Amino acid sequence: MKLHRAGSVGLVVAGVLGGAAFAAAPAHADIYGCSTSTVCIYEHTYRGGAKQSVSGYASYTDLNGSLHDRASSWTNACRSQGFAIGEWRNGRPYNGQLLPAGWYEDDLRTAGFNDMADYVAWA
Ligand SMILES: [Ca+2]
Repeated sequence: MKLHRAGSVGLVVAGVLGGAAFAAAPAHADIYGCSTSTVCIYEHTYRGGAKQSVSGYASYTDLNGSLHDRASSWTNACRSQGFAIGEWRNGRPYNGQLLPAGWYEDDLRTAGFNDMADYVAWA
């Protein structure tokens, strides 16, 4: 698994851990075109192809037809909410990868979860 942490959001986390006011966080914390407080799922590696943006305030979201079983990279641009990307196996949710807030995955093949995802959900 090869996860990446966006620098600007790292500052947010450091501020929280240091006890600093959350207002010290940068006002603009988008990650590679994924808006703050959303999760973005992409058809291809490195944010290529079709894109689906999901609200970070939704606890569970099914991927749409363009991304279902096709997701190859994704970004969690939320400030504090961790997310899982997963699929339904025999009627049960299986989380293929977890992304802490402010992290992104360039290539889901490294997690053994390429072109498999059905949903993203809080984790
Ligand atoms: Ca794909």
